[in-house]
Amino acid sequence: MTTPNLDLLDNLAIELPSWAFGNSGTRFKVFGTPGTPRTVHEKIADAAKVNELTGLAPTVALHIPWDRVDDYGALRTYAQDLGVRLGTINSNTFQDDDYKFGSLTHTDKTVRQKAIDHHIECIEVMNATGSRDLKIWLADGTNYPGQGDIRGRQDRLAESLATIYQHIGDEQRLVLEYKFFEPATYVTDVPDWGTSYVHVTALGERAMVCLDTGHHAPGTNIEFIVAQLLRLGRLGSFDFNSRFYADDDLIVGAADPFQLFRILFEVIRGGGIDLGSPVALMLDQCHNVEEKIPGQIRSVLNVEEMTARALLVDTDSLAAAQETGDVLGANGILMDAFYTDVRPLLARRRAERGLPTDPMAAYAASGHAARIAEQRVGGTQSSWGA
Ligand code: PSV
Ligand code: MN
Ligand code: MN
Repeated sequence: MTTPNLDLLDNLAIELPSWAFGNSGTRFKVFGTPGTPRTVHEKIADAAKVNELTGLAPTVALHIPWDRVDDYGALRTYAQDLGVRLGTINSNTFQDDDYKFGSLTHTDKTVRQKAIDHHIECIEVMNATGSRDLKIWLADGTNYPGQGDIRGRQDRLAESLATIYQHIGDEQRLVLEYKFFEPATYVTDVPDWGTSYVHVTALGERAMVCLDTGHHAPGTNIEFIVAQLLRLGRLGSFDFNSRFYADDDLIVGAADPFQLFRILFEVIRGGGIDLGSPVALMLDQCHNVEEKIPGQIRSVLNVEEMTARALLVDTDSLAAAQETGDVLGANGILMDAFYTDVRPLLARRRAERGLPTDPMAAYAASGHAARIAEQRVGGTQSSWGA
C-alpha cells in the first residue's frame, strides 16, 4: 500500500466570497441575522475570522459593484492587516435595467460597450488589489424560442470577451463561469463547460473555465468534467457549493459529500492541489437560514475533510485493479478511502499548527457572534445583491 501524501493538504487554500457574509434568501424572504456586515470591511473581517480559526481561507473574493470602495489600495492593506488577501474580482452585469436583453451579447453596441467598460473597471480594481482573476458569470440568455439569434449572440459574446481580454495583465487571468439555466430559461449564452472552453481557448493562455458545482443538470457527472478540463489545462477555478434541486448555493459537501470526494479525487489526480497549480478553489454560497461565519467554517472544513479522504486513496493498488479488470476491487479501494474517518487526524494536524482542534466549537465558545451583533448596529446590513 502506498503511503498517502497528506502533505498536499498544506497547499489547500480556499477562497471565501464576500457575499456569503451578507444576508440572502429566496424570492419569498430574506431573513436578517444580527451581526451581519454593513460594509465590505466587515465582510473581510468575517472572512479573516474564518481563516484565523481554520488556517484554510487566506483570500476573499470581492463582487463589483457590491464591494465598491474609493480606495482599493487601502482595502488591500486593511485585508493584509487582518491576515488575508483580496482574491478574485467578480463582475456583475445582471442588476441593471440596460441588461434586460443581455450584456456582452446585447444587440445594441452601446449596451455591449457598457458591459465591456464594467469589466475594464474590474481589471483596474484587480490592479489595485493585486488580484489575479477576473471572474465573469453572465446572466445573458433568452426565455423563448425565436427571442434571440443563438448564433449571433455567440458571435457578439466572443467579440466582447476578446475586447475585455486585451486588458488582462500578464499576471492576470479571465475566468469564464458557465451555468445551464437561470435567470434565462430557454437559452443561456454560456450554459456548459464546452461553451466556456470554446470561448476561453479562443481568447488565449490566460483565459480559463470556472466550474460552479451547482450549475449542472441533476445527475451530471461533474468529476468527469473536472478530469477533462484538467487534462486540457483549462480548469481555472471552482465555485464550490452543494445543491438538492437547482443552484441552491448550500454548504459544499452538505448535500452530497461523496460527490465532493469524487470531484476532489479528480482534482488531486490532475495536479489541482499541487504547488503552483492553476486551480483556484473558491466557495460560492449563501447562508439563508444558518449563521454565516460558522457556515463558512463548516464549508472549508468539508473541503479539507474530503480532500484528506481523497488523498487516502491507494492509487497504486487502484491502478493495478483497474488494469487487471478487477471492477469490485477497484471500486472497493475508492470506497475504503471515502469511508475513512479522517476527523481525528485533521484535529491533530490543526493542533500541530496552533489552530483550534475543532474550529466550529472554538467559534461557538469565543463569544464572537454576540460581540459583532452588539457592535454592528445601525447602518444597512449587506446582502447578496448589495
Ligand atoms: C449566480 O448563479 C451566481 O451564483 C454565479 O454562480 C456567480 O458566481 C455568483 O452568482 C456571483 O456573481
Ligand atoms: Mn458561481
Ligand atoms: Mn450560482
